[in-house]
Amino acid sequence: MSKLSTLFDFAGKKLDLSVSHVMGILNVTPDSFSDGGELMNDSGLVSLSKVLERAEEMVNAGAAILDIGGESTRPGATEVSSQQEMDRVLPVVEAVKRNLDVIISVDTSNPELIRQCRAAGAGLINDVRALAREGALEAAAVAGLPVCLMHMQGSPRDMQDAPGYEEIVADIADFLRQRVKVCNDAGIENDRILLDPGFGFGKTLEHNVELLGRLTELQALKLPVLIGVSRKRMIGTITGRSEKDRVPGSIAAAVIGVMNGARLVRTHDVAGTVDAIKVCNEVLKVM
Ligand code: 7PM
Repeated sequence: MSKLSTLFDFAGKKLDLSVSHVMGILNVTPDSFSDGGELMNDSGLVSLSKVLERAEEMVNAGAAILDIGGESTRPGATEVSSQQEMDRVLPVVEAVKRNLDVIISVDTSNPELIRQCRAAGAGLINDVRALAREGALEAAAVAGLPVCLMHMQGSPRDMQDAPGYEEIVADIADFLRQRVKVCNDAGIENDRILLDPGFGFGKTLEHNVELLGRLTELQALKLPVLIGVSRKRMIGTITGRSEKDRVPGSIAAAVIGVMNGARLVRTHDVAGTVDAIKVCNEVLKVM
């Protein structure tokens, strides 16, 4: 089997993406999915001590990357101002950087935040809008950090209205190829690009299931693939479980994704996912 043997450089921290790793989710939104604002004080401000506690727990559980996000992309979510997002995220990035030895990803589409990421200590820009916002591409190129380009159909507000594809995998691959080209033209080379098909972002259950089952086809793009399925509605619909009870289903989906080539799994539940992926990595070695 052809191994994508790639040592990625996340602002000085190297990660071997020839095997799979876990990215832990550190949400700093008051209404965040699945961990609803529990990292906030009563005042609605981010509690740095609570955030650091959670971050350390995820690092100890084996997360290679922590993904810090301050904008809720929940369908129909109210948009946060650019300043509000920066005020939430940057102090957290700085605190994690100061206290923990881990790669820091920032989940943002905001050019102003992208521009300040590296100085604060981030090693990756994770953009659900694939750097399509005005100024985001240029900001990412200047930041000089790796980027994760995610596919989404529509916008968080309307993406679940009536998602439709001619051919789900081909359409997503075409979109991602175009965004890679745009990045390359802006000076972001392939050794700094990760791809994500964007589970749940403008996709029906059937789309999500087909995407997971056919994830190997994205390896044609020759770039590491990241997936985010943790506690998402697709897991809830299949299992009939509420958000907090979707962990086993999410781990099953993560395992399928990794066996089908995903090299990073974004999750709320680091410990269980790390164990599952260790088993995958061991089996993948002999395949
Ligand atoms: C509400 C709905 C809140 C959905 C949060 C979400 C991904 C991501 C998110 C993903 C990458 C969630 C999502 N999902 N970044 N950010 N890939 N790269 O369920 O699938 O966490 S936010």
